[in-house]
Formats: sequence, structure tokens, C-alpha cells
Amino acid sequence: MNSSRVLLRSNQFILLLLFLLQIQSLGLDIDSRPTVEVCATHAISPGPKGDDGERGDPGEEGRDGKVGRRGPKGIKGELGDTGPQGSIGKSGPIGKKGDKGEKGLLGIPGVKGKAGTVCDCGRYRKVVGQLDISVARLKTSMKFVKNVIAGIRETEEKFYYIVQEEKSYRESLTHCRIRGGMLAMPKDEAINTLIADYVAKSGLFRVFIGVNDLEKEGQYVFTDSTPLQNYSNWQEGEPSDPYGHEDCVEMLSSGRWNDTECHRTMYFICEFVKEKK
Ligand SMILES: [Ca+2]
Ligand SMILES: [Ca+2]
Repeated sequence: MNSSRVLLRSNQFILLLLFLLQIQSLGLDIDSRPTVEVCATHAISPGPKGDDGERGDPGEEGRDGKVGRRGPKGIKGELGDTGPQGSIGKSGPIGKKGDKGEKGLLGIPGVKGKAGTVCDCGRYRKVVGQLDISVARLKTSMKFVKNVIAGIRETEEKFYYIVQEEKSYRESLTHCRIRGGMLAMPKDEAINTLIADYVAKSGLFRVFIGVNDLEKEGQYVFTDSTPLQNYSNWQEGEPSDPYGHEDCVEMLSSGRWNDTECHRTMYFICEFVKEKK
């Protein structure tokens, strides 16, 4: 019986010891009472205003402000230094041709050429043939020029030349025209006298002159289509046109005119206007 009481007391003691240790671990004081309970049951009035505190340290640097309004135009600055040289410009237009230079020195003679071969002239025959034709034409022209120089007559404005080749009126017109002239047109007495003298001195009896009524019967015109207005020198009884076939005009050595058939062939006289200097 006693031993069981002792054991009971011993257990109670251990429980009490554990309780005390629990309280101490929670930081509680057995004797202390909760403050909340005191504040909740008692009204506490605020104390008096304290003294001003010490000035604090400067704050951090603030953010940048907004951009201000555009300021007034500044004063014109001084002239700056000369800039660096620019790049080379584009090429200009080609200039005028320069004066002809002096003649150069004679060059060194060339090397002697190789010996030629026998020519196959077959392919050149055509060219040679054309050359022959050209030479023939040139001879004809030269003969014409020689005759002109030998027997020419002239005034201040024109040359006159009797072509001593028998041709029809139309052939005569063409012959004069392709040489730059016209069948001669005696438009006044002076020219008519000059031509007549020329015909007579040449020992001729008649030549074609540039007068006809081919366009309209009876209305004679010069070969430049101008009508006979101030001058004509018809033989007595002419123009006769007995069969209606005499539409071209010849000048006799007397200087008189006669209408005759155009297809007849005879010598003729051309006129050439002098070039004005
Ligand atoms: Ca007639
Ligand atoms: Ca007649």
C-alpha cells in the first residue's frame, strides 16, 4: 500500500516537472500576465509631441524633366575654314578640232615587197569593162570641154557654146541639160546678134535654139517656159508650119528664126549661167 502511494507521488512529480519545462520553452512567465489583456481593459492616451528629428541625408537624384520649348535662333556663326578639295568632275564635251599640225619628217622606207604572182584576171574583167566605159565617157566630156574652150562665146552673165554634133531638138535639149545648161534662148537683140555671129564665124548655116511651140500650136515659148514677149526675130514669112509639123526653131546664120520639124538633126547651141563669185 505504501509503495503504491510512493509510486503515485513520483508520477505526479514527473508530470509537474514536464509542465514547468513546457511553459519555460514557450517563454511564458508563470507570474506574468498577458499585456493584451491589460491594454484591452485600460484606455492609454498618446504622449506629448517629441522633438524635431535630425535632418536626413540627401535623397537620390530625381528623373530627368520634360523637354523645354524651342529656343530662339542663334547668331550666325563665323565663316568656317576652307573645306577639302572636291573629287574630279565629269569629262566635258569634245572640243573643236585643233589647227592642222606641221608636216612630219619623212618616214623610213618600207621593206621591199614579195614578188608578185601571175594574175587571174578573169574576175577583174567586169571591173575593167566598167572602167573602159567610164574612160570613154570621160573622153567625150574632155572633148566637149576642149571644144568649149576653143570656141566659147560669153556675156557678163552666160557662156554660149555651139555643139557640133547633129542631134534632134529633144536630144539637143538633153545634151545641154545634162551638162548643166539649156538650149540657148536669145531673149534680146544683143544675144541674138552674138549667137548669129557665132554661127556665121563657125561656117554653119543653121543651129537649133531654145524656142518651140510644142505645148500649144502657135504659142512659142523659150525652153524655160517663158513666152516670147519683147523679142523675136522671125525670117520673113515665118513661122509658117505648112504641114503642122514645124514646132521647133532654128537660127540661120543671118540671125533670123525659122520654125522647122523637131526630128530633124543639126548642130545646136547651149547656154550656161556663170557662177556668181
Ligand atoms: Ca508649129
Ligand atoms: Ca517654117
